[in-house]
Amino acid sequence: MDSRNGSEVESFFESAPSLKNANIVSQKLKEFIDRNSRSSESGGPIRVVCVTSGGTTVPLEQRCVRYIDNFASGYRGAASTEYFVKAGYAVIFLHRLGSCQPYCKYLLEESFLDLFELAEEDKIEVCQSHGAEVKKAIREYHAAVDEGQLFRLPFTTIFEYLQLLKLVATSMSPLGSCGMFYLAAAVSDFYVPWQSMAEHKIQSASGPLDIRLTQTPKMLSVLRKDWAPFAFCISFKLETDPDILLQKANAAMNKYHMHIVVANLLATYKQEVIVVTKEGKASIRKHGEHDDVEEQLVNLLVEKHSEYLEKPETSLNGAK
Ligand code: 9Z3
Repeated sequence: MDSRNGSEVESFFESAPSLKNANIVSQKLKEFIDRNSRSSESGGPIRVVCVTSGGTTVPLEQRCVRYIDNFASGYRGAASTEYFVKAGYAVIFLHRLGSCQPYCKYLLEESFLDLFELAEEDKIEVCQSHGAEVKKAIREYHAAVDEGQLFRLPFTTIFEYLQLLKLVATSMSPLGSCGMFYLAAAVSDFYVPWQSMAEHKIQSASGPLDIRLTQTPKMLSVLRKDWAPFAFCISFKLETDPDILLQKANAAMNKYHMHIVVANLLATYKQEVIVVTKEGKASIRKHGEHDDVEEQLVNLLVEKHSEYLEKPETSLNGAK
């Protein structure tokens, strides 16, 4: 990490509004991780993945009325969480409040109420057309929660997201190479620092609005080097221009020392992703209308994580 980014990281955390319930979150995270590392002693090695999902907001006022947002729905993170649970991982699902949730992906376009109907004597029944789907989702969701495999942690702003990511990463650090980061959230590249933000609602009477956005410090290198130096790290690269996608993904892999970068284009990200590693690249495509790229993607990443566990590398800060 260069020293300029280092001081920007420090000042980001120093000036960010403090996280609500940080102590409670930290305690619950610790319990989740301890419980899962304890089970690893009795059975096979338990792996823990932090899946980030949805988009961060950039508030324009401290007492926030308006904010900048992005397009991410959280589908990728929610779907991937289901496949990681299926593969035996314990998942910390760090998601945008109100975004798509694991086992409820179909609720993105439908209302929850469309799934049920009132039968005789006011009993609530699942609609025939959705019966199998809803029962499967309820069964799988409860199994994941009962087995202690799913921990959900919501964020809204860029300030909350980065503080929570740091908390999760430092809590996962003792897991060493059994920990994985799957960073699918769309994180704002620019933000308004808290100390230069208007306190109250910006008034329209003040005329056209000029806002200066500061570059968000690059946290990926800090995550790799300091927060969880042995964890297996996968980041995502989103572009709109196909001509620069792979070059940007390679650059991110080298600059931030990611183990894998998943490259995708806004126009096709639901149909295709390209998995970029030091060894080369592999394209993953959706086959039919009813499958998704996440299942193949997660299966491949689980395989890559297994290979990594067999020969974990020396950490970037020199520790073994
Ligand atoms: C992605 O590229 C994700 O695949 C999507 C998923 C955001 C496209 P949805 O939630 O979308 O299923 O609707 N995420 C990473 C985007 C990002 O912010 N990457 C940064 C960058 O490109 C690096 S951390 O610079």
